[in-house]
Amino acid sequence: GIAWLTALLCLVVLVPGVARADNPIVQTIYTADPAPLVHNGRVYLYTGHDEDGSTWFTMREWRVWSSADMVNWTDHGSPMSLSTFSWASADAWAGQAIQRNGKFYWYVPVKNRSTGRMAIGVGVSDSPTGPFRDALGRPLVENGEIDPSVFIDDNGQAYLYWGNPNLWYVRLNADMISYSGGATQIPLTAAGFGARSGNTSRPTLYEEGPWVYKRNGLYYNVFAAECCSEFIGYSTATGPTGPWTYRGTVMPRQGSSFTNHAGIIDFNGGSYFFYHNGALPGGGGFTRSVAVEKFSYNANGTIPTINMTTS
Ligand code: FUB
Repeated sequence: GIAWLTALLCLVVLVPGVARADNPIVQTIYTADPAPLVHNGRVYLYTGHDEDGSTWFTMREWRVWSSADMVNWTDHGSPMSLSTFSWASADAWAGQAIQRNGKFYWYVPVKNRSTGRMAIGVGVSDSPTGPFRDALGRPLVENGEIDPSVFIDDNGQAYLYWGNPNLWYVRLNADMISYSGGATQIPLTAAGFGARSGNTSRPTLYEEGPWVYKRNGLYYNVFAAECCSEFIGYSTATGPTGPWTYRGTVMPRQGSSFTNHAGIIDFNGGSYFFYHNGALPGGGGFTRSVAVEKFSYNANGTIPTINMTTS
């Protein structure tokens, strides 16, 4: 009775780095831009950190969390920050990590001090929890745009996608830190990414935050749509470079954050949709929290509408 309860309480309350499972996943700090990675039976969750919450995305470091059961989360601290990139001055924004040949590559947008523009850097580590070092000592690509998503196709060809307001990709080489050919712009057509309603300079619903992956032979691009506030929409294609077909809404506009940002995995037989909102006390557009919903794909591969369970 009491002894068992005490032991359980100690486990839940006192073990450092173990968090409860309810949404938001992280309840001790404000986090944003979730990027999950499945590796060796665990989910590694890479996030940003909203650090002051006043009037801008004040973000100086990234954070890593992991779980073997999608219930208990271990805090791995901050194994990569702006100071990892000597050339970066600000804006530790939305990235994604991937494993190849026993190394972990973490692609992130940061501001280049010397040009004042947003660029994509690459951190590398022997472990999914870091520490990460700057793989290149300079940006991998720089065109003032943000939000890299990385994907390795079945034939070994890797791709890096990114962009706001445009959408770009490069073919990464096997070393994951160089690329062949130039940056290619993905045409933002209404058929591919949905038509915007309202008066805007942007041609389609695509705003930012692509999350590109392949499942059962179909390529998915899940992205933040039609700022502000954003909803999550998605497109599919039969190849990694398109042509894309807009498929509709994944997560409607909900909650108090005017951005949202998607990350999707399959893990232990389930499918999981990660996103962020403003659900913690004091939460909002610059004080966000990552959360997750379990879902099932429809039989034809389409994604059902997923609602926030807290917002
Ligand atoms: O977190 C900073 C920026 O807000 C990200 O790069 C975007 O995806 C949006 O979530």
